[in-house]
Amino acid sequence: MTLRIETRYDERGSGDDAHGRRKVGNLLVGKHALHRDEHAVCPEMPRARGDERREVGEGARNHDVERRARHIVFDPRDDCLGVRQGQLVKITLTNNGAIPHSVDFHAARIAPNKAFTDVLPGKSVSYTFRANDPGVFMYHCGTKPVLMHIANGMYGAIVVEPKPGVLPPADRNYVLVASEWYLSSDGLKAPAQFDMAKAHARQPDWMTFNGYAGQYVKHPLTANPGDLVRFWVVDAGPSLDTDFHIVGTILNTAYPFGDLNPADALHNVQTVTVPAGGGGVFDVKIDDPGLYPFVSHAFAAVDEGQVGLLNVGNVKGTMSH
Ligand SMILES: [Cu+2]
Repeated sequence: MTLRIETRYDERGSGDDAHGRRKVGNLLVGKHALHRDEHAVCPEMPRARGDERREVGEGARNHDVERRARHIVFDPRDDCLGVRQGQLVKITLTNNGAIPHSVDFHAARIAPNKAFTDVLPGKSVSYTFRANDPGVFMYHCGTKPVLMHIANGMYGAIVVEPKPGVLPPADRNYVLVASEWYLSSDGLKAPAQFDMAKAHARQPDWMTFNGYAGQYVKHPLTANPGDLVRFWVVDAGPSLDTDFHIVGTILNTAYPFGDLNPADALHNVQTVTVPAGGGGVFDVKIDDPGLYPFVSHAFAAVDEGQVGLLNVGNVKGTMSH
């Protein structure tokens, strides 16, 4: 797989989108992107193949470039990748921004001083790694101050599917990237900027799954009763952990820290921490139709937007969590 990443660092905005979802962060994305509700589903994961070519369709200032299915951008709302264990992954980062950037893949075992090196504006870096370790991994810009680059949304998740037969097949796979946002204003009248003082104090304005506060409350994820639903969760931070919990049920199987060795799994646990910069995989089977909130049970995170709903059985109604 060849993955080309371009930075779009220079644009910032926050506010409410057409669906009333709170959007935050550094990126003013086109309306077409805001209307996509399937961001939590890693679209490539079930179809990862060895020869796919992925390219990035958006330049640093272009809102209107078509997004094609396999394009990715350095954007927390869009950057879910899937490969198979053992697959060769070639990364090319092209910096279309105004300051240096880089890309650190946690799924790689590679000398970071070579691979994750700063790329000056207008330049590129390429490296290759073999995704030998299954799990769900963060990737992010690792240029100083890393706190600022991550807090501006320069991160994503890559699922490395284990070899067939290691995990029971899931009926639904959802990828959630948790993160928090530290902003200089509400962004409603003018684009918000990153606020370093808030970031150092770890006092976010918003906490999100996949870049929008509460988006899956308005647009719940779905499952049928009895489905095996697998959540692949990365916490991009930059600084706060996510205490993953699903209200109204118990996690049937948890793979803490994304260790997919079944011998290491936990069973029938209520809440599992996903550390900043880490991952976790959680299987749940829910028989009773209803609306099941998934949250970070560090509840300030819920008030700040890190909450969604799993609608089991296509039931009607809303949920106040
Ligand atoms: Cu950066």
